[in-house]
Order: sequence, then structure tokens, then C-alpha cells
Amino acid sequence: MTQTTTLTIEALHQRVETIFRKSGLNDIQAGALARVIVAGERDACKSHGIYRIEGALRTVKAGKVNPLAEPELVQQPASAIVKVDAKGGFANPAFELGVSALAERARTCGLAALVINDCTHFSALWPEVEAVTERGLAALVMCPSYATVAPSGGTKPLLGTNPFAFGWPRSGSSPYVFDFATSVAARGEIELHRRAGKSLPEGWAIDADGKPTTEPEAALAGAMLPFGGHKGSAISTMIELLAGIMIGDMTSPEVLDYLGTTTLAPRHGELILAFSPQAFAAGRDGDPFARAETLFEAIAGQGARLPSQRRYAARAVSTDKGVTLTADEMKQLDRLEELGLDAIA
Ligand code: NDP
Ligand code: PYC
Repeated sequence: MTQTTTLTIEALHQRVETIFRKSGLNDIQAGALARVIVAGERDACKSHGIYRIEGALRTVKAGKVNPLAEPELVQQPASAIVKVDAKGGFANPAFELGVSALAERARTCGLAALVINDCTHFSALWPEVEAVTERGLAALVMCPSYATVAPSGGTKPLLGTNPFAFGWPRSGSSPYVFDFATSVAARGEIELHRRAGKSLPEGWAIDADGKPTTEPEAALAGAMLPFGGHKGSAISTMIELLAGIMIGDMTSPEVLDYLGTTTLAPRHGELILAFSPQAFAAGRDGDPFARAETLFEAIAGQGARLPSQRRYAARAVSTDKGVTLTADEMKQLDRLEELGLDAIA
């Protein structure tokens, strides 16, 4: 039987934060990174859990992210656009700095945007979506990545895996949240398949010659495919436009040029939109939150599950029983804690 270790969420957080501090990150960066990575592990989102620590540290060691960055809020009075300059650090502390101002602006204006510039981003988007829905607002979050996905009908990497997430607040239950890569799967999934020696499902990727492949190595050397053919390709392009070009930050091909590799975490910008459902529905019949519940009940009533239900179920188990890690994962945490950046090849 495989040996496992179960840690409380708090104990895992302490370990991950210690690794980042030991690797030279300041308190702001280390704390925010530990929070998002442990949330991923807690919610059984392995592709963005502790497996990401090494990539973040590799990016620090390569000098492509500033481990001492102190993000700065750049707010213009009365504007619905709140900006945070991440100062070359990770996106997560920049988001934590800007989210309250975003919520305040959205409540006042009905709709507001948080623009994060010059950040390194490797995480899932749902923690950010949940931080907005916790404030009673709906959220739409997106960012580019680096060129690893061929546009529909194309054969070479150009678009990123460009994640796209949405959330709607619900009183008395967890929010409605979806969060997905606009590629068939997150690139982290390809890497996890490679490490496990497993083939990929058909339709995920093409090799360097543009031919369909189920081999993770060939997929990493070739290109991933957008979800839903031309539809996913168009949504991914929209993300390049809105969360890259429109906010004056890098697009996925520019990120790849800048980094020269996909082994480091990508540096670009991020766009977070917050909406006040009350403000939008004002003057119209019906309470938007009650009407949303009717819709969710109708979906569940057909036997369909709402997105994030798997995650919330995993979170309930982790909160109750702790987070279970394999012997290899524990060994990796020990190694990173002992050696810090020296553990990174
Ligand atoms: P998945 O395909 O695993 O899940 C996508 C969403 O669909 C989730 O909200 C999931 O909820 C929901 N879902 C899955 N199955 C069902 C179902 N049968 N019925 C209803 N809802 C369902 O996500 P991806 O692999 O595409 O992405 C994983 C993560 O990778 C995301 O968090 C994303 O933000 C992150 N990512 C980050 C990038 C970055 O650059 N920072 C780039 C690309 C991806 P549930 O979780 O409950 O299953
Ligand atoms: O899983 O596709 C991914 C990814 C890219 C950058 C961060 N996550």
C-alpha cells in the first residue's frame, strides 16, 4: 500500500510558507503564494497545488520574478478601473492588495475592473473569484499565459492556455464558480500525465508536426488544442485582447519570447471584473439572487452538477480530516524546506 501523510490545512500552509521564505521571498509574496497553493491542494486541484512550488521557485532562481516585490495600488479617484502594479512579483499578493478597492468601486459604480500589471501568474483563478463573490459581487477573471496552444485550424503554439473564470454569490451556500483553461486541459495536467507515465486522452494535443498525439512528451514539444474548437479558440483570443493588449501587458506569444521557455511561470497581466447584481437589476422585477437560485435548482433538478461542487466536497473533507500527501510529495516538501533555491536544478 502507498504510504501517505495527512496534514492539517494550517500545518501545510506553514510548511509551504516556510519554503518560500527560506527561498528568499518576502512576507507579502510568501504568504500569498502559500495561501493559493494550499487552497489548490485543499480543494483537490492537483494541477495548481503543491506541485507548483517548484515552478515558482525555478522562476525566482532564473531571476524572472522579483521575490521582494511590494505591489502598489494605483487608484484614480472616481474611476471604475483600479490598477495594481505587481512590480515584477507574483500576481497573488497584487490581487490581495487590490480586491477591497475593486469591491468598493463595483458597489459604487455597479461595475469595476481590477487590472494587475507586471505580474508572474501560475495559479488557479477560482481563489480570486471566491474573494470577489465573498463580497457579494459577481466576478469574471481572465489572463493570458504563454504560447502553448494552436488556434483552431492552426498547427503551431500561439495562444496560451488562458484561464477564464466566473463566480456568482449565493447566500447560505458556496458561490457558483467555474474556472477552466481555454485549452482542452490545463498544461499542468499534461505535465502530471507525463510524470505518471500515462497517455493523454485523444483530442488534447498535436505533436511538433501538427499531427494528433496522446504522448505527453510529444504534446509538450508540439501544441495543445483549444477546447470546443473554433469557439474556445475565439474566447482564448478575446483573453489575449482584453487581458493582454487592452491592459498594456504581454500576450502569450510575447511572454514566450520574453521567457524563452515554458519551464518558468509566465509573466503578464490579469483582468478581474466585478459586477453588482443589485445595481444591474435595479428598477426591474425580481431579486437577481432569488432568480439565480431558481436557475441553479433547475440545473441540479435535472441531475446535472454545478461546477465547483467537486471542489467544495474536497474542501469539506480536507477541512475535517486534513490534506493527504503521498510519500513522494512529503519528500519533496522536506527537500525544498531544507535546501530552498538550492533544491532547484
Ligand atoms: P477542469 O476541466 O478540471 O474544470 C473546469 C471547471 O468545470 C471547474 O470549475 C469544474 O468544477 C467544472 N466541472 C468539471 N466537470 C464538471 C461537470 N461534470 N459538471 C459541471 N462542472 C464541471 O479545469 P481545467 O483543467 O481546464 O483548469 C484547471 C485549473 O487550471 C483552473 O483552476 C485554471 O484557472 C487553472 N489554469 C491556470 C492557468 C494560468 O495561467 N494561471 C492556465 C490554465 C489553467 P470542479 O472543480 O468542481 O470539478
Ligand atoms: O496549467 O496551463 C496551465 C498553466 C499555465 C500557467 C499556469 N498554469
